[in-house]
Amino acid sequence: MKTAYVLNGPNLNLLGTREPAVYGRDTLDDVVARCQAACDRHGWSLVHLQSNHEGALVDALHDAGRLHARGELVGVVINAGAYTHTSIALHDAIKATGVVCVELHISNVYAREPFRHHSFLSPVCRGVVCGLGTAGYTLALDALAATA
Ligand code: CA2
Repeated sequence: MKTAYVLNGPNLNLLGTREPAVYGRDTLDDVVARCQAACDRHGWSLVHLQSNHEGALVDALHDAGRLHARGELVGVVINAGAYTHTSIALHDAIKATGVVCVELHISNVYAREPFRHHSFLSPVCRGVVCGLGTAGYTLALDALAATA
C-alpha cells in the first residue's frame, strides 16, 4: 500500500479556534479526518504531521523521500504556513528528495498582504491549491491521484 503525506506548518494547530473568517471553522482534527477518508478511498495510508518547527518539516520530507526512493510514496500535500514565504530549507528538501508535492493554502494568499504573494515552494511543487478553504486538502490529495 502506498503512503501519502500531509504536512502542516506553524500555527495550523490553531485551526478552528481563531480567525474563522480567514481559515474557517474546521479544526485540524477535522481536516485530518477528511484526509484519512480521502486516503481510504484511494487505498493509501496517511502520514500526517503538524509542526511549528521548520526542521521537523524538513525531517518529514526526508522520511517521505525514503519512501519515494522505494516507490512507496504517492506524494506530499504541504501547507507550510508562513514558512512558505521564508524557507529556502523547505525548498531545498523538496528538490533534494524529489518527492512530488502539492502546495496548499487554505486562504487565497494573493488576495492578502503582498508578503504572502511569494512562495519559495511553488517552483519545486507539482501544483498549488490555494483559497479553497480546508476542502483544498482533499482536492490536493485527489490531484495527487489524478497526476500520479
Ligand atoms: O492560507 C494558508 O493556508 C496559509 O498557509 C496559512 C498561514 C499563512 O502564514 C500563509 O500565508 C497562508 C498561517 C497559518 C496560521 O493558521 C492559523 C489558523 C487558525 C488561526 C490562526 C492561525
